[in-house]
Amino acid sequence: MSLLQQLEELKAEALAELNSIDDSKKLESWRVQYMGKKSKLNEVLRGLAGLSIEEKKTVGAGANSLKLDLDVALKGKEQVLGEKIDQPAGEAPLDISLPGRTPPVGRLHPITQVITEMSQIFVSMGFQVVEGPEVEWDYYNFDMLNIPKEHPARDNMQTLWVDYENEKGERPMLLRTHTSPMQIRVMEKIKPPVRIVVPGKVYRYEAIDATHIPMFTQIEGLAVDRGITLADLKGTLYDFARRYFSSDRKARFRCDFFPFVEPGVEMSIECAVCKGNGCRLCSNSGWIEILGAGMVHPRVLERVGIDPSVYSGFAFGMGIERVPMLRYGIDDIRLFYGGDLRFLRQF
Ligand code: FA5
Repeated sequence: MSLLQQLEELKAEALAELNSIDDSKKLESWRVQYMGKKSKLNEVLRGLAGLSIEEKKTVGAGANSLKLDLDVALKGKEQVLGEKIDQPAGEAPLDISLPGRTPPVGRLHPITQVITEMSQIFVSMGFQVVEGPEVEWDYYNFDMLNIPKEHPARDNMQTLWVDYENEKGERPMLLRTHTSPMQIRVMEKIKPPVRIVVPGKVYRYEAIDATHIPMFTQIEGLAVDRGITLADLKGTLYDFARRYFSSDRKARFRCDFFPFVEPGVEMSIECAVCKGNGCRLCSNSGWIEILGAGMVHPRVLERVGIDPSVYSGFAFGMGIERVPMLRYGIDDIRLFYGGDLRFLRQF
């Protein structure tokens, strides 16, 4: 029998035997028998010495391809048996049939979720969502909103100023204290009808307590058109409250003062923790203020080139964190930013 024929037979025999193997011990002895130093394959190769150069080439190539075939078949069998022969001693065998480890999946921060939900409610009423800069000019944050330099209303919004000086030696840049500057930026660009909401972060240098933090989120609303009245403002905000909280939740309007609206109001929602009876969170009043609002001041409209004898508008600025606090009965605003996953994972 020629050496090539011997290789063919060896291959058939090795593969048939491999087929019937069902454990790793047998597989190892199969490897030693057919692929080890004293294997049958090496025995055949020893016969190469007596051959001509031409024969050596063909038989050598056949032997190499047989080696390769046996190696591939061995690897396949290892996988089927679910364990590797060359696994380091002492390690548990790899069981490829076990389910994989689930990678931890992140989620949106509760405030981001609330912004999305609120925006959807206002979009369904015809408002567009826009965003604006958190680093703002004094001009937009105060001056254009009827709050000139010495106005006491500036004291209510303890301001974080940016360390930047212009050529006149002024420091006119700040971290916006509310989202209201976006009223001006929008009305400078878009003429009525205007209906926008602006969610975003705002900053105040304030003492921290259960309902106050120095970086919080607001959503501004602005509607300007012919014939807009305070009734439209109340209708919009009551509808929002009904849809976000439910219709049995009490909401209250009271007069308030903001230099950029006339008249000005504030809206409060019945405290969720004490159900209106009074507690630490609501300072025993039974109510938590969620927003300031009012009819856009005629002087503000004039400054952006909108004729107040033709157009009128309403605006509101709602503190976003306080809204989910009132829905879920969360008794401390700091929980949103404490990074405690036991709290955050509930949303
Ligand atoms: C304003 O910021 C006005 N720009 C609102 C406004 C807009 C009035 C348009 C008229 C027309 P105020 O400072 O009251 O108003 O803040 C609005 C809301 O932000 C508050 O009702 C409250 O819900 C929330 N808020 C205020 N300060 C904080 C704070 N430190 N931490 C958390 N929420 C706050």
